Amino acid sequence: MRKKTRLILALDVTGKDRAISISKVVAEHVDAIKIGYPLVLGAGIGVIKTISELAPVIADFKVADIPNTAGLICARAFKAGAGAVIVHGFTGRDSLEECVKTGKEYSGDIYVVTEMSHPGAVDFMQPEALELARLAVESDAAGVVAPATRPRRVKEIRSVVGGLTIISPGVGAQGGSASEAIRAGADYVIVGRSVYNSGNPAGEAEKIAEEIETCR
Ligand code: OMP
Repeated sequence: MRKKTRLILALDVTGKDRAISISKVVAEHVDAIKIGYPLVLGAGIGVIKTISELAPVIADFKVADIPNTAGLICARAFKAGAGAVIVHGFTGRDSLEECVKTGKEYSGDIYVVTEMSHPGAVDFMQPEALELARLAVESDAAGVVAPATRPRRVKEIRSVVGGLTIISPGVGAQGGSASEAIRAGADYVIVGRSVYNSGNPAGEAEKIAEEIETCR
């Protein structure tokens, strides 16, 4: 993934035409576009290839399964044109290692969810987040997902993952701030609704990219 604006668009729209038209105008302001179940279930897996012609695609399938199934899911995502896949770490070392191995076969990256950005993440994920971050390092994942809604936690997760890439959702609609997440140690922020639901997605993305730029 390039590192120019440090902004990743979460493209959680469900229609193919809307997804393409937003991607076309936003692509120059983002380093990647994250596509998950809403769009793939709405538009079909082929949408990954279409969008990947505009920007690198992160397939957010939050893979959480036994090693064989997890590896198969990652392989389908990479074959479809994704450059990276988001997976869960709580399924354990063997499942995560299978995802990373599959990623290497396709020269693709695996990002591991640590503590999620929504309030409910404190129930079960928060107590284990640093262990999940450690597992990501030990399994040779490319990076982790850490919550922009809790910059303090991004900082703590950074202290565990060292040079791994941190991608950080929760900016805008969930209340997090792009600049605070970057200052806390995130490499990239992920923004969805406040960009694609705005009247001017390109302008909104540009504004967030400019905010990130002030952190350099
Ligand atoms: P907005 O809240 O609309 O900006 O979208 C955030 C995006 O990041 C969505 O696609 C979420 O599924 C995703 N996300 C989180 O919001 N929180 C997390 O902890 C992890 C993710 C993710 O893995 O991308």
